[in-house]
Amino acid sequence: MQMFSNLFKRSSENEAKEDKQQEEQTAAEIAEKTPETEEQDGAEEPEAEADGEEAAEADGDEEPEETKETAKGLRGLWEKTRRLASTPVDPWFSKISQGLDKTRRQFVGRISNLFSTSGKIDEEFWEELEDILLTSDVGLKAANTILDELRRVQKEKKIKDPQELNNEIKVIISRILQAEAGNNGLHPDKDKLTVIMMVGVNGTGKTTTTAKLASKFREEGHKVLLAAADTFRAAAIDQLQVWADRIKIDLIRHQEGSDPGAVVFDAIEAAKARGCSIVLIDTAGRLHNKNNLMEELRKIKRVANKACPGAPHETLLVLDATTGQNALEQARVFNNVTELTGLIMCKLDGTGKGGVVVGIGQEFNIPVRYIGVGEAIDDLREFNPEQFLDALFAAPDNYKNIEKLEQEEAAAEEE
Ligand SMILES: Nc1nc2c(ncn2[C@@H]2O[C@H](COP(=O)(O)OP(=O)(O)OP(=O)(O)O)[C@@H](O)[C@H]2O)c(=O)[nH]1
Ligand SMILES: [Mg+2]
Repeated sequence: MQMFSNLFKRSSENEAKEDKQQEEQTAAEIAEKTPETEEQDGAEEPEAEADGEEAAEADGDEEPEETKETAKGLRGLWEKTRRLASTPVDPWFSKISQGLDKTRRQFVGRISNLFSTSGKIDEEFWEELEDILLTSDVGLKAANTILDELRRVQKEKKIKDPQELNNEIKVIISRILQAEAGNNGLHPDKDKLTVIMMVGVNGTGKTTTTAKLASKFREEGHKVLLAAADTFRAAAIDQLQVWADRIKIDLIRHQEGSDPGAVVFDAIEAAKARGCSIVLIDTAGRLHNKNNLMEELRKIKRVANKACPGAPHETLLVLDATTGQNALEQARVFNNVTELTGLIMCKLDGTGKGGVVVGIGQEFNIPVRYIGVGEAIDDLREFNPEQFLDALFAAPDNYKNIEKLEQEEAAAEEE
């Protein structure tokens, strides 16, 4: 029972934290919609009082106390809203934190739950932790590193209470993420041309991410040109054209079925002529086990290099986080063919498999550059290991389904 009440305490603490986060986010939205907050404050506040007076009159003073309460309540709500509206929030953090919700439950939440419900650290405890790590997409290598390190720290610090391991495991995962050389977004030189090629298997988010990146670089002051090198199907070219029109960035395109190398060559030549600093190449989705398609990538690279020595300067593999461990295999094969310079993990929102970000860092020495947390143009974020980890551990859902636990406890008591 003690264990269970602890669990409850922790759950309400977390709920309070989550509520606070939600409130802060609402506040930010309100602040955005009401730029002249101060002026509106003045205009709205008496109105709330007037509402209360009007209501009192209409009711013919029958329920003055209740009406007074309503007016007080309204004023209280307004004051709270005004206070929250002036609270600065970090939109990066709240978006990532929301996006990682499922991963938090399935990865960090299960770990925290184990730590808070295990009375002692024994072999059974370690086995259960191993099980959680292996089933949350961090991969075998990362799982082993985490386990070995945690056992070492536990011994060294003579830790007896499993709950004390919560912070230790966070430090270990942080170290794994930090170890990835150069983890974070790209900041190319504006004075010279940088050619960036996007690669990946079908449907991972290449075209969307190409547009998101183009928009981001333009905001940073670059002159950007897009190259529609997915000539495999007409819809792909049109899809990028729609984005190009929306974000008002020029696109170089050829006919459906034409040589993607020729598109890249033309795009680079055009970029040089127009004084662009970035060319972003969207390529066709290719299954990593289809040799001819992978060979085509090599050809595109050769053509790019001919048009601009050193190009492509960046080859970014776009991965779909919902594929979990499969992303690791894709990274392995693409890296053999094209020497990847960075990874972009898309669709982290709405998946419980975000642990794959930790695994991929451990497996390859390729930095994670960006993460995708939604379909909108600004839903691409620079990957920052520290902030990512903070978001992951932000409000650990360290309690399982309470009802299920209650049932389990009741069943155990009956036995
Ligand atoms: N939720 C979510 N959806 C995303 C994200 N990135 C891309 N998508 C969606 O994933 C789908 C596929 O995206 P595309 O950009 O067309 O993927 P692609 O890799 O170009 O696909 P192919 O060209 O067919 O290989 C689209 O519906 C996108 O809106 C993300 O970070 N989060
Ligand atoms: Mg595409």
